[in-house]
Amino acid sequence: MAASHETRARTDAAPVLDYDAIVIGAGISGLYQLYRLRELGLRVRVFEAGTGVGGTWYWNRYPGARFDSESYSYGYSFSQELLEEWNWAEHFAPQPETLRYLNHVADKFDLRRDIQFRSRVGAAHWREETRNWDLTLEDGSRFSARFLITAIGPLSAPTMPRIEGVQTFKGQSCHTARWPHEPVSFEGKRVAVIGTGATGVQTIQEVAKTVGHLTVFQRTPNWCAPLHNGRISEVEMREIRAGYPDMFARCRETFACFLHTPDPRGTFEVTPEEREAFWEKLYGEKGFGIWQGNFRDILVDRKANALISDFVARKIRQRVKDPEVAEKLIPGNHGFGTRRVPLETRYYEVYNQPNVTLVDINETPIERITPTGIKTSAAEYEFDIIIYATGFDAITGSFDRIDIRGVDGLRLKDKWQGGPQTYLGVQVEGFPNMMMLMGPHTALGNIPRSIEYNVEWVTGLIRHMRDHKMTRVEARPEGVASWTEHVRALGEGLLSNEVNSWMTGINTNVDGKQVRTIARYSGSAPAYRARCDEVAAKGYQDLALA
Ligand code: NA7
Repeated sequence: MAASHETRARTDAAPVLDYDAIVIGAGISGLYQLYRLRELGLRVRVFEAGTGVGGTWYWNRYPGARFDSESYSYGYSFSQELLEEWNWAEHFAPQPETLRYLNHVADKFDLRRDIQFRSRVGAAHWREETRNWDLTLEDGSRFSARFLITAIGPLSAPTMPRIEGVQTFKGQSCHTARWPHEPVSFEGKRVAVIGTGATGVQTIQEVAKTVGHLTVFQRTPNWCAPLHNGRISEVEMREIRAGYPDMFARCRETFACFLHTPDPRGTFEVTPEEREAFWEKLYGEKGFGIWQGNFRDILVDRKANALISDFVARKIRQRVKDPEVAEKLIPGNHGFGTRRVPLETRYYEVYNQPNVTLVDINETPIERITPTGIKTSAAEYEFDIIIYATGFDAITGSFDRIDIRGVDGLRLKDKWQGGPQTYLGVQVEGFPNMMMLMGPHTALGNIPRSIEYNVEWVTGLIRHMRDHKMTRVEARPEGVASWTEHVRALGEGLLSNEVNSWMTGINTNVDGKQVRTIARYSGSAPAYRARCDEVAAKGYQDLALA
């Protein structure tokens, strides 16, 4: 391991820093950032809390975890060789396949030698006099670098529910994002799942295949739609490969980098028959089409949204045999698509199984977790396994967990108390030389597509600084104010911003996250890139460079 920066001369005009850049996180963004910075000839170190690469796909090993975006649209596009050699086995790859892919990438580009595993960053402090970041890992070791790049993911800080007695349960229990590496058998077991977001839905439908008895504790039902996964044959893979240039070009043009993009028609511009036929078609097709490729107004026009919600509600009623259970599974407090749409494979049919029980915890709240199970206001249930699919302290949560301090010791957590303020979602005023990948206020969408752009933009900025012998970059207050206002204005009129979800910064299990904030850029990805490209083309004049 490199010696601590403390052992180096720190009073020189040009201090010896351990690294040019430190990247936190070895997920999809961290790996690619390492690759690009190494290309520039920089000395880079990646600190990763896990024992392997993969980020989201390393941690989320829960049963049934898989892509909801088409696998081929979700891989890296930067290497033709990689595209040529990697075969996807399923249209929506399961987590082990994706983890294999990311390990393959790490090996192929020899990335591991610059990644230090089992290394969680506890603190990162800016040193103005030497223009560098000092990092402290949780084991106490310290490192310095000119640039700090956060590749810590928007959904990486899992949150357990605040229910009395969680620690007292004597059986096996686990948050989905901290699933053990060893296989877990559900055969003959009494299993509880708390949470019915995208993760809960994937977990429930998988566990239900082998479980003894499954009890689902639901607080808010979500509008789920069929995934329509399938295996990819050799012939199909050849076709997919031949189509890569067109597919990536399409992803660059679509609103959120998905293969799907809104239909230019409005819901009421077609006849009821055409509407129904269109929705039937979308419901029968793969992936996010029904959410991302629907009529252009379903996420902004209440009447349009009510109609598509009614369509999906009818599907749920058709699929769930017990009408009372069906009604419980139909969301009543938000419309279709205003929260992340979980994609499913026979999820609703799970509730037709005699060994599956749905507990609506609005009717009968959970009072506490007991040593043997869960006690609600109506009953006491015994379990062998409790699975917490209770989500994440999203977007800013992973930042809050690191003691990040900028100029004059200002804490990032305090700076963002009332919601994040950023410049292009990449920089924060008062936090020079810190670049965020997939931070707040960036275009998320089909995340790997957004990551590649984000990484390339950050790399371009660092290259510019190197070429011009600059050592400090900071967002200007006016740039931050206008970008933050722009992000806020883009969110106006979106029905999703009137709903509680991780997308609006709500997490009932975290103090201070009960008020909605705008943490997500909700404009189009092409518009986001155009703005960033313009800043680069003008020589990054909008940033304070020195
Ligand atoms: P989500 O979408 O935040 O879902 C978390 C679920 O857990 C949701 O159903 C919550 O109900 C439920 N929850 C959370 N806390 C509690 C407590 N205390 N009691 C009962 N139920 C609770 O997280 P996911 O992991 O499913 O998905 C996150 C994203 O990761 C997903 O959108 C994908 O993009 C990938 P609530 O809805 O808050 O009432």
